[in-house]
Amino acid sequence: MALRNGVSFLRLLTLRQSARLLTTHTRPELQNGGKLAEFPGAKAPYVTEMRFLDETSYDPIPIYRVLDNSGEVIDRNEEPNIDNDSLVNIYKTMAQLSQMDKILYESQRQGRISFYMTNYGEEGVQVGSAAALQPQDLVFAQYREVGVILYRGMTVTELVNQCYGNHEDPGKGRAMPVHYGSKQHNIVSISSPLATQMPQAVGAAYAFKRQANNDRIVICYFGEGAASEGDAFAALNFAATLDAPVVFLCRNNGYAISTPSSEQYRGDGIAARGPALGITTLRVDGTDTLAVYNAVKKARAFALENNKPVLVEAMNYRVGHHSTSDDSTAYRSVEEIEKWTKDESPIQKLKLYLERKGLWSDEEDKAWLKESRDNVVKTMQDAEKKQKPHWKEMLEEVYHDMPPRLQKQMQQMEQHLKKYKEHYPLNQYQSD
Ligand SMILES: Cc1ncc(C[n+]2csc(CCOP(=O)(O)OP(=O)(O)O)c2C)c(N)n1
Ligand SMILES: [Mg+2]
Repeated sequence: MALRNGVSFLRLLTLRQSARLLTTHTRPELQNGGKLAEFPGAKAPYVTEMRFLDETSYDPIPIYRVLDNSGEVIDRNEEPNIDNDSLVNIYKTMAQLSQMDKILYESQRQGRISFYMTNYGEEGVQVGSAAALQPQDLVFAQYREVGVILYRGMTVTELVNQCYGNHEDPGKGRAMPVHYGSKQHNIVSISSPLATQMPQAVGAAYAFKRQANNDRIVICYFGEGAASEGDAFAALNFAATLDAPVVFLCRNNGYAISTPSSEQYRGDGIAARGPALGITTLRVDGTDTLAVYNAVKKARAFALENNKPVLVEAMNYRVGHHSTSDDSTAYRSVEEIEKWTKDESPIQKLKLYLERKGLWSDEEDKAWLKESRDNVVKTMQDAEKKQKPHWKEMLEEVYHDMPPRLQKQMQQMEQHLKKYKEHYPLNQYQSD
């Protein structure tokens, strides 16, 4: 199976490497009688040849995949056992996400919302991984994981309400667009500072482990750029040493705003950090939804059974601009973007797979795209008409007990609004 293959391959690599080191450079039987040194910090053989290691000392970590670019399963043994309704649901969620992205991106361009981030090219990582989870699992996302959120049951209406910050936004307009969260669906609210979710995810997983009959894991999504934060290292190391049942899912999409991964790190990506820290690791083709599904399903089972973390690095490409504040043609070529849009689209690959199985057709596709588009447009028009939250929400529910200084500001604001109400669009806000 996916993970076992990945893991055993890594073990194989390590063994082969040490064999290469030992056979070509040393004679271990002459060293210490062949026994490993017993330092508290390392159990390893002694050698007499000084040899520094670098990334070329190891083969690149391979990328697990199930589908080829024409949507054909490469090895029948790896085809996941997903029922037809779920397969179609996975595809429909991916296509719906892409429609939602188009319309909300445009709505920011028209000045109707303040900010937006698209998920183009990463729909497969998001929805494929979400389909492999259980509803009780806890999700810590970065911000480009809306497919996970949709698949877990948050509706387009709820997401659009958040982007518009109206009174039906559970966050009451306090956060920027795309900072979703849902207690009901076990999705921790997204926060902008990169990698802060990672140590929090490990803490949550550790808490789950301590509960009797635990049946939950934590999944923690992060980008390859966020992986450069100190918090990322702390999280990985804590997860390894505390044996926390957390699946780290790195979306390596090649860019962190304008910084390409070639400038972000040296070495073999993010996956190489897993074995270095003692974390079971797999690298997967993120444009292949079925491969991501297999990887996360196996990773989840492994984390839960063994109370250990797993790192999955999903390789893909950020097709859209970083956000509405970015123009990516300033730092990458249109040809590069086109290559990934044409041959490596996760939506297209899964569509071809479904068509081969007789589960989907061009007509159904057209109808679904239109239905999803119409739904977002209608939801957006409704969201715009809804009142904004009461201005007091700005200060409420931030602290369990409102501190005196905030109480004072609230009273001052109340008096101010009484006196100068004609200067404020108060009819757009909910009132007492
Ligand atoms: C601590 C911190 N530093 C910088 C930023 C600004 N910032 C927001 S997103 C981003 C890029 C992150 O890239 P990556 O983790 O690869 O995710 P991607 O956008 O590619 O999905 C940066 C630098 C931030 N939000 N937080
Ligand atoms: Mg990135």
